[in-house]
Amino acid sequence: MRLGLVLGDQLSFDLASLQALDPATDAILMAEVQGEARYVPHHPLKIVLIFSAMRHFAQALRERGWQVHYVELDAADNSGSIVGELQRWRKALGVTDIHLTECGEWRLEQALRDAGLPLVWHRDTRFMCSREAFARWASQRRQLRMEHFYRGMRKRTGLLMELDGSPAGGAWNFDSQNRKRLPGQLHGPFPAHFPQDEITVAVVSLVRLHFSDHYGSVEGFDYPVTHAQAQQLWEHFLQFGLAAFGDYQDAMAEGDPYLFHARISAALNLGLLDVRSLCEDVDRVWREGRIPLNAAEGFIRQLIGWREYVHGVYWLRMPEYAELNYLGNDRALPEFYWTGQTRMRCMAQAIGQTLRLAYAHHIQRLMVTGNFALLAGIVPSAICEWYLAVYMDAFDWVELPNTLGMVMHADGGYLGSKPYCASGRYIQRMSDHCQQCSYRVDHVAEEDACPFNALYWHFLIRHRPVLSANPRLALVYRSLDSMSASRRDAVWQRGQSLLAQLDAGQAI
Ligand code: FAD
Ligand code: DLZ
Ligand code: SF4
Repeated sequence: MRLGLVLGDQLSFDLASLQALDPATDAILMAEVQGEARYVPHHPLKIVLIFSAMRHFAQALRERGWQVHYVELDAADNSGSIVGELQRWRKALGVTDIHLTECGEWRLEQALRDAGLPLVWHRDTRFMCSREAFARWASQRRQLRMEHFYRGMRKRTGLLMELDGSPAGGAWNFDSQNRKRLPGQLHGPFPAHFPQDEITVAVVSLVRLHFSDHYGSVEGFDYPVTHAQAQQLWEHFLQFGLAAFGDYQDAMAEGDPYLFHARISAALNLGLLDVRSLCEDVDRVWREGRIPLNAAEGFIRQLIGWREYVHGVYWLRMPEYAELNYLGNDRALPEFYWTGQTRMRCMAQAIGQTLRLAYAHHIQRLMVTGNFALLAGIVPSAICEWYLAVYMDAFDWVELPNTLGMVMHADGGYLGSKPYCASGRYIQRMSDHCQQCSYRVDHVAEEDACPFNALYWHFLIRHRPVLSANPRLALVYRSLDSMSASRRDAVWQRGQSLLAQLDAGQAI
């Protein structure tokens, strides 16, 4: 008989390996295993989501006539790994072929390829650009840039395109209209909430029992675990969030963890939503005049641009990509990333909501926690492990290029053209955090100065030999050069002292 493997992030009815099998004669294997839940300390909310969504998907497959062998985490004979479960079930069922779809992680895919099993691989057609198509596109270029890839995807899909082949609104990118600060009286819509059913309640108890040693807790789980619920979350965003998504895409606000973001990434990465339908919905509501173009374009760019682009880069460059450390960083990840205990208000807010919700929106990940790790010179693999563990939507193919490439510049500018380094002034402009902070954002070298400020200049000074040739950093190096020598020295000393505090394990 033939067996189909469905992994925790492959919960799509149109998964290629499912399409290749026949419910009348073949069987499906799904397994909750310690190996996958523990290789990084995944947030308990993420484990609840994956196990609950897996159990719901197994039930839905059975309702569609499939024979599903589902191994729960605490089953007596659970071997603890995906490979171990395949070996066990192959023997037990007398399996001839195992059908599976490309994994979301090089580590697991390699372990499967090395296991000596009779595997039949299928492409992950849930992505709009296959690994092979991306490699072909990349091979025709000296330098990869998301913007070029994105334009190709717009043309190929026809999304937000006019009939004459030009981009809607006469421009490919409306990023400059996506940088408004949130006005004081405005809040994001009330978040959609999905009550726990019996399956989820059981999974919450299981995860509480087995993963209490991981940072974060299972409390407050309210995320979609089925396709129908994920669709409701999406429709909630279409109705209440999308119109303002463009304007406030880069904003941050005290006590408003989601703002006008969709919160769909985890559902999408698990397979509960389909990227093509999401994009078609956005294109349609824009054509109906229900949302402005900067919202539609900004959103579609994230999906067919960034999301597909990082997926392509990951598979093109793995496994050596994960080892890159262009800036030679060697600092350990500060403990406050796991506790949120820091006097930096922006960091405490971003990390605090991450530990509470397993969610932070893009600009918090990029310009707060990511920016700090970049400026402080944290070892890329350590910060990558943190992002992979703490976010509900984190899978290696998407987390690694975003963290290692976009945030840490550890690939030397392969994925993006420059490091997104910024001082506290950026955070002040885009948020209301600085008003509540015990540091002063308008100070640079003083004892009470915002740590981002001195660390920003320290970063630029210490990496001058490799960064000053970058034309996109010419302006900041000019402004560094216009500083008096004594000022520059004071800023450097303040940076040194902050880094020494981090090295001594002190919170700042
Ligand atoms: P919205 O802001 O509403 O955006 C809509 C969708 O666009 C997202 O759901 C997501 O699917 C897609 N998207 C947006 N930006 C990106 C991007 N840069 N790369 C890929 N997809 C994107 N996203 C993940 O899904 N998993 C990760 O592990 C992950 N790690 C990240 C690590 C770092 C350091 C950074 C800077 C970004 C990371 N992102 C990751 C991208 C982005 O931050 C999240 O997709 C987004 O915050 C999810 O929230 P949302 O659904 O409300 O997104
Ligand atoms: C992330 C994860 C976790 C926590 N647990 C499981 C699991 O028990 N069983 C499973 O099939 N998949 C799990 N996953 C998802 C896999 O790790 C995932 O397929 C890889 O991270 C590749 O994206
Ligand atoms: Fe963050 Fe600096 Fe503003 Fe404090 S002053 S909130 S540390 S940017």
